[in-house]
Amino acid sequence: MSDLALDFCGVALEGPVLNASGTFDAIAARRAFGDALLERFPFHAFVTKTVTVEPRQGNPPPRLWETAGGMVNSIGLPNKGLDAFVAQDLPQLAELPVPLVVSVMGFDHSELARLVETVGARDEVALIELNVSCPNVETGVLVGADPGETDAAVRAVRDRTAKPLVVKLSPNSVDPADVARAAAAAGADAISLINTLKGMPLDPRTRRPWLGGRTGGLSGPAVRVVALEQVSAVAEAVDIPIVGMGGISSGSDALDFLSVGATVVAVGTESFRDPSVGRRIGSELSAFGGHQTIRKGQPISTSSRA
Ligand code: RRO
Repeated sequence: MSDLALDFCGVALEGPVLNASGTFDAIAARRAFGDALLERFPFHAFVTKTVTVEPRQGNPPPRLWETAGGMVNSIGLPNKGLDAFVAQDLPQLAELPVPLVVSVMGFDHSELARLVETVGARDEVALIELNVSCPNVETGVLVGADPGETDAAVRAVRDRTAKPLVVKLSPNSVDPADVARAAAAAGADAISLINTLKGMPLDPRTRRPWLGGRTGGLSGPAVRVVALEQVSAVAEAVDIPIVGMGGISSGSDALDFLSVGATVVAVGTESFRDPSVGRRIGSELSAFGGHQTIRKGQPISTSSRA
């Protein structure tokens, strides 16, 4: 067993490095790299791109903007919809050598309940992530930014599955700790954060919004200190496990998140630059002596840092 192995919501993981939803397409990677991908899979659990009930095209282009220390995306949740996901993608994702987390997003409670019930009934699925925090889809209200809305969303689905529910919070809220408390009280098994920070890059030639969707979500190293503050605040507020993410690109970054109370970490933007970076981050964490030496609230001595 690896020195990084841990139990996350009753699911055995070989280590604490996940991918952030939507930042690694395991099916495309398998096509590109063949079975070598399975032998050297970069993550200890795989999180899917968010699935909705109906198929979606996503936002008009351009969808990406590179900025200092990060990028802004306005992808708009393109996906093939629940039925095609279950029929076409799930069998392929079940061949991955790690537990599967399916990310879902509903436009109302009945959609969310259908998603959770359908996905939760599948043996291939270890955990379900409720994405209540996409910044790029007009829903009238950003559920994951509001404690009352988050409470209602989690209560609407809690009884639909026995699988662990991870609620992904928005950083675009007044107080993520309040939202996390609401999610935990409503029956969430874990919290993940942060999703992307809302932003609006301008086309330098026209001074008009560059992105087809007008606004987008900022990710990458630029958001790391924001994410650390929010993970720390949420870890103080709730007792359930936390998936910490936001600009992680090294084992040292991952250790920062574990040090402020994350149970596991997720890697997003850096995987676009280097799809194998999850493995490097795992190795670097091992070199620090394994993440289990980190306990919430205990500072890491600088001498043990890379
Ligand atoms: O697809 C997206 O535009 C998207 C989603 Br669902 C999300 O949760 N976070 C993000 O930055 N982009």
